[in-house]
Amino acid sequence: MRTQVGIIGAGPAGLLLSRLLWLQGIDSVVLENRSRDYVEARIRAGILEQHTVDTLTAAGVGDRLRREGLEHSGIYLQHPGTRHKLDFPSLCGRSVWVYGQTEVTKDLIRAQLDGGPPLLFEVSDVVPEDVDGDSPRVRFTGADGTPQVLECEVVAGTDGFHGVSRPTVVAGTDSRTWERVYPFAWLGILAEAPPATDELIYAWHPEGFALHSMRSPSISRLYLQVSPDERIDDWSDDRIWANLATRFALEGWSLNTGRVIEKSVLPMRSFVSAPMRRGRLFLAGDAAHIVPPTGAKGLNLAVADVTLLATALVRLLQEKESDLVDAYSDTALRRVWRCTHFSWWMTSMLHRHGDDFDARLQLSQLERVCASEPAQRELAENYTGLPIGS
Ligand code: RFL
Ligand code: PHB
Repeated sequence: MRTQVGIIGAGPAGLLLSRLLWLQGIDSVVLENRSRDYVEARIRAGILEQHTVDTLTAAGVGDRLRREGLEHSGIYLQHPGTRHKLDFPSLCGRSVWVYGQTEVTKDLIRAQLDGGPPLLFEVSDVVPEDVDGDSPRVRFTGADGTPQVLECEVVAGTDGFHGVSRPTVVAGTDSRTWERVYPFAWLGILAEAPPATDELIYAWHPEGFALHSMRSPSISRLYLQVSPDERIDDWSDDRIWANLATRFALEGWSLNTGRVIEKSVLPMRSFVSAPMRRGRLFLAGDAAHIVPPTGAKGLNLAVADVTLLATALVRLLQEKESDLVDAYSDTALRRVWRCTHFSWWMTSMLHRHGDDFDARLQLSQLERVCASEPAQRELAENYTGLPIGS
């Protein structure tokens, strides 16, 4: 088998990269080790920045997003007794969209299988080889058990945090990693309950952070800060609803409850690996970096990476110029570190940890953000997404 770009991993990063390249006349093959059903059902991100929406629309996969996605003009920041709205359009001229990552993935898979480049599910033993030369290849075992070789000009490692691509980059470069594992986790639920709020609520509370998000006018997505070793079986639905009601409590407001469709505990970490390239192997998305979900940045960062990478690969493969691929890692990492800082800052401000001194500092910071327009603008610009390349 031969193609121009071998893409490992069919998450949002790999699928969108394949689509952007195809629109520019560049062939690719996407290799995914899970099944289509599994990939489409993985519940994750929910907030899309303006540039992500624009990129998906320009790539021809924005129709359902424009129809079913919910445009949001801000967020609420809450601490006991106060719920303050940050109005993004008036602060920075941009907004965000609520549209589940599951839906983005379904739209990209449908477009790919409808006349797009090959997308192979349930492959195994995926290994990128000879990435230091001009003719790398990817070895893998097909879904039918047959060993295969994919000869390529470039390999894209979009296989997430636990994939095989980053270890290959780390093994062959002067690579460095940075990591922060947070001393808390999120317990997330999806519930058949109409959201009791027009905008997302990020709530600081002495018992821990809580987030009220949503997926549609009838489905809420809610999160509670819990300990990282918390067992999901210890959290009955009643216990979850009671904790949510306490942490979001505000006079004159009440939470809508309903059947819990899904619940899980998610660990939180920041992680960056540099460089994002070894020879002809390029990393993008969670394969190179992880942010805690508080800033809603992970999926958007993956989209920003592949937007840059697609442009750089078109220049390399069509114009035989290597300037943009040579700049790719440094350019991408500038945005990665900005988002890493923003996600760490939101996480640190909102999650209960440390002693009462830390709590007073967090409340002082929250009050400052709620009172100061420049402080709100700084949050709004980062949350809605800085321009690509900045
Ligand atoms: P993915 O989605 O992990 O996809 C990687 C794909 O590679 C496959 N794979 C392999 N395939 C072949 N061979 C191998 N050896 C392979 N190893 C792995 C995997 O099966 C998978 O299909 O990475 P990608 O594409 O870089 O996308 C990144 C995003 O998924 C991630 O950053 C976001 O979900 C993070 N995130 C959020 N991001 C946002 O922008 N806004 C949000 O509101 C937001 N909320 C969240 C989040 C992540 C969360 N969790 C679960 C950590 C909320 C949560 C709770
Ligand atoms: C979500 O809806 O899943 C979501 C929203 C905002 C975040 C994280 C997750 O910061």
